Amino acid sequence: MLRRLLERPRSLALLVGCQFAFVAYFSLGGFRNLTALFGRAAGPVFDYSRTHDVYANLSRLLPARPGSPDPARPLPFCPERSPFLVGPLTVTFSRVPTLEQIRAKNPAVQEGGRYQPPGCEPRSRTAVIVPHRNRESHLGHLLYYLHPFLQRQQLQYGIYVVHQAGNSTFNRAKLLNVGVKEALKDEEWDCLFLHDVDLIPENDHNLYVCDPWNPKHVSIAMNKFGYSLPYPQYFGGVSALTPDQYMKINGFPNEYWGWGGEDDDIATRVRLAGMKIARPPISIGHYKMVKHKSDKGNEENPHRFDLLIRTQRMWTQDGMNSLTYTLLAKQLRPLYTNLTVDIGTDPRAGRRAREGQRYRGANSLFREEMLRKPPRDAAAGWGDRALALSLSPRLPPATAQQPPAGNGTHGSAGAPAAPGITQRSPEAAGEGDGHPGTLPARGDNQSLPRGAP
Ligand code: BGN
Repeated sequence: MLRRLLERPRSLALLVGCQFAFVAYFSLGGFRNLTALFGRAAGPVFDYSRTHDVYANLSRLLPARPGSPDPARPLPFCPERSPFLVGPLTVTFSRVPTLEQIRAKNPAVQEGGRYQPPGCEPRSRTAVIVPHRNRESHLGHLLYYLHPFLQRQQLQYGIYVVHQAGNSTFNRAKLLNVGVKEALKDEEWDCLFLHDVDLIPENDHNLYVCDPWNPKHVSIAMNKFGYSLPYPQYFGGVSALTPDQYMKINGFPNEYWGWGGEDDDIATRVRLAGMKIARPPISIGHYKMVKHKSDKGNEENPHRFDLLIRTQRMWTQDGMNSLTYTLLAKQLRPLYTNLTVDIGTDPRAGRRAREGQRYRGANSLFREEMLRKPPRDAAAGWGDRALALSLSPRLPPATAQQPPAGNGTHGSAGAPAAPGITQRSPEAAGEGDGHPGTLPARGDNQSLPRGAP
């Protein structure tokens, strides 16, 4: 038989080829790793129909013998994977917990919302920074879930709530800059988590640590968007940067007053600073949004399109290096550090009222006007105007589907426009942040790069 085979060189070649393919397939870890190789890793599988109480067995985390550790005996590093993780968490918003109740359930949390694991050296010191105004109930939910969530991960952490004083239009990105600047005065944080107040993580395997190489977009699967990305370059909700990465992009922009666009600006900054967007596996980055409707003082920003077009020119001038504010108060509350800050007012506030009329909720007229404007920097190719157009939640699909030539790889900051972005208001979807938004094109999440730490 063997001799016959040897006499037929073609059969022999086929046999050797098959064997080679077989060995290669298994040495690469079978089908799972092959898909990973082509950037389509789905990550670990979790059963979200079986969730756990985020407070389950939390007392196991308390020190066996209370008291401060002996400074002469250095602690061992905490394990790479905390043994206290439980996976999918039960997240409900049926009643708002009081701060007293949260305090009682988190006896190890210290003044200012600080925590340090008792028996080991944490692998990350993480500051969670939350821009805030008039969202006390959301803050209650967030603190209720976040404290036990972070303790389970054996991190050293601190929670900063940055409260915008006064009634001027809300400015999320500028508040984050303030939070970062103030937090870094307190501690050499390894990682900065920039966190919306109304987003609750639903899986404690979603580690609140930074990717050492690239800014990480963390809230990649929100219930509001059907648990997938609304568009490939989306960077909103929750993100994580090391202080170095934060400075490398010159922080966040200060000039976005009102809802929308600032997160897209940040995604562009990441690309312009020569980095990419890292992301956890889609099955881990699950978030539930607290439902709410109107958001007074945070109306849609009709100027965001214009601002986005300018990102390429402005990002080195508008950010941490141009940040001005007055810190009115810094209070170490039992569950968080409260920064009350005067960040000034929107310089276009006067014009905004008149323009509000014209743009009628930044709707059809504005969109049409944007579409009529010729590109200012045609040579820029995949420029910020293209980004603005591709992100516009109201563009006719034909325009949104024209990715300019020379754009980046999928999932990076310079990713092409998501073809076929479907538009539906979050209210219509039964969820909402009180603003219009995009809903995912099916399969967007499939194109994510594997940037998980
Ligand atoms: C986008 C918004 C983001 C927002 C997401 C999700 C803009 C700029 C348009 C050019 N971007 O449409 O800020 O986080 O929706 O809601 O509006």
